[in-house]
Amino acid sequence: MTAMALSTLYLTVLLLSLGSGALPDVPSSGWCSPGHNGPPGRDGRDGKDGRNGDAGLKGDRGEPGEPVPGPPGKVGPAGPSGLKGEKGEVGQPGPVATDPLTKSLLADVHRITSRLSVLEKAVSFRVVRKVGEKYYVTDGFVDTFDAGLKFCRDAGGDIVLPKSEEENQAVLEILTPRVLYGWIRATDRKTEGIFLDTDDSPLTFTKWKPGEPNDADGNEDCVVIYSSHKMWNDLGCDSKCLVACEIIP
Ligand SMILES: [Ca+2]
Ligand SMILES: [Ca+2]
Repeated sequence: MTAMALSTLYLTVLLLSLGSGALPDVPSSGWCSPGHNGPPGRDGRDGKDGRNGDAGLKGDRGEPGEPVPGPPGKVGPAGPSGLKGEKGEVGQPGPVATDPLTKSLLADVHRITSRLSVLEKAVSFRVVRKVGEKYYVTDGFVDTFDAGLKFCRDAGGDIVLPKSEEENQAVLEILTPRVLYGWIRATDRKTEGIFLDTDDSPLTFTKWKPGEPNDADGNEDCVVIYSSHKMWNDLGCDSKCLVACEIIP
């Protein structure tokens, strides 16, 4: 059979097959067959960020907080002074010092305090003359001898009793020109004719006017100094004469 005859035969068979609705089986060789599935592909890129969401709803009102005290404020200005309190009672005496140095210091303090107190009294008089360690003072007080003694002792001193010419002159300086007489601390009331200091000690200096003491009328037992002739005389103790005191700190 020729090639032409074979082709014609094949076409005829094919047409017959088509007419019967069946295709001839395709030979397995010489045609494509289905492949196996490949490995999964790589992950893709991340997508773009989405837009911001809408604002949420307003929250509920919170509970009130716990009270916390703040820091203290500045100190205010001082108030007005209060009324003066009453004077307190005198305290009990302190313990007695035992060591020698303390005792010595306390004695010095006591001595200085006493001296200062006496000096304060001396300079409180209107007229003051200092002679050596003595202060001759007067306020112009005029009275009897005994009143003069009390006055001067209350002031921490005694009636003047000059024991030298210098002291006699100082007494005259506070006497003149105030009064004619000034009391001198000497009497013979214990023994007539014997003039002594008021502590009964003998006089170590006198300045009698000639003819004195004369105990005139038997009643002159106290001594005065005359401002006019600067000498002494005995006179009645109840006479009124200037009282000048001597104060020795
Ligand atoms: Ca006399
Ligand atoms: Ca006389």
